[in-house]
Amino acid sequence: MRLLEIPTLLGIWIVLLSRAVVARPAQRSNEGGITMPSEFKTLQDTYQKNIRASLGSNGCTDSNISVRKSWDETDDATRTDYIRAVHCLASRPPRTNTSLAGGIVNRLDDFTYIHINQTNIIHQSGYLLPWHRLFLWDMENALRNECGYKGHLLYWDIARFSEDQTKSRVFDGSMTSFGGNGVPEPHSPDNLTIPGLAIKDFQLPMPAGTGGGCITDGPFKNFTISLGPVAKPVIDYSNEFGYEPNHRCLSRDFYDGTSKGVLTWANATKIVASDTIHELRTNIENLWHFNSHTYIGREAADPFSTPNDPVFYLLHAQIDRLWAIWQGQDLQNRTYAIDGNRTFFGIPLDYAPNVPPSLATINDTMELGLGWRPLTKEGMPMTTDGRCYIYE
Ligand SMILES: [Cu+2]
Repeated sequence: MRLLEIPTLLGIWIVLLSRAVVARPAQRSNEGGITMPSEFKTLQDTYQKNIRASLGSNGCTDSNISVRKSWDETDDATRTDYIRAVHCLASRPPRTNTSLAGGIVNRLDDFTYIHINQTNIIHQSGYLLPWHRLFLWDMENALRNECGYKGHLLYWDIARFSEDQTKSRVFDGSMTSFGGNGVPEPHSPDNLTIPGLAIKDFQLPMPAGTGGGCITDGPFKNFTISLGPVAKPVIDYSNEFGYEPNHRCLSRDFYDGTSKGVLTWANATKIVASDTIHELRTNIENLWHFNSHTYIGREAADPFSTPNDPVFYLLHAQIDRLWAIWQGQDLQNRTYAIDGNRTFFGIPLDYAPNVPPSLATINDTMELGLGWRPLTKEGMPMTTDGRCYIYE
């Protein structure tokens, strides 16, 4: 398999399969989950202090800054309002020209479409962090401005529940959660093939979890999605990027092997304590990003159409938070730090050979959809260029 010829990819699987990094012993909190260790808290405190100290000169102030909290730490009214606003976007017409993809049926699909379209450029590349920061900000604005959501984006506090994610209010199955696992359907581990790369048989391993079918509880039980899937065992060239309508339920396949002993406070701390941007990005990709998608499985684990699962935005808010804490240790030197290629692992794209798989720069243009083409550096600060938020 060609996969093994790319040594950088092996890191993901070394961690995944061997569970090489073991969580340090930590206390249980009264609220459930594992208490944040002091090392992580110290780094988070420094980030918050430095961000707040930097405010005031560009309209983002200590009094108007948005606070993004953990889904588990907000109140039921906010959770209910967030879920209502997601359903509201799902009931609104799309803005994307549907001749680009017939499967685009609602406003949420505008987001899923551009994510599919950009997948081979914005993952395992220099754009991962700034692209998703702007993507999340765009969604937060859509929820607030188009559907009247009063709160701010929330994050999935993954490390706190690494031993059992179903203990989190994100996945507890209640009507103020995103629902739980998919209905059990016996299945085997598989490989997913990535279309669009010059390497035709590039695959990612996909473990088999304990679900596999439609989710059966929570407010997205009867949710219908349309775009995707894209990454499948074999590329379907008649619908290579999943742009055709494919109405189906939301399915999940929880797999503890990529959470227990992997999405831990120890690894979260290792990420935010990284010394360089190269180390940070590599740690996020190898220890966290792929594993958090793979934990949820099915729709959320398709690297292209993953925003079909509404919990995607909370998963990526956690990644954005880890980057924010790292940047916040030294805002002057770290805000605009970039590392990585212009394509997925630097592999040339078969459909856009003019995208050079060389190193990304902060002056490169990114494609966020609906005509929004910001420079990469616009997606890096948290309190300028229209952004104004802090993670709690
Ligand atoms: Cu993504």
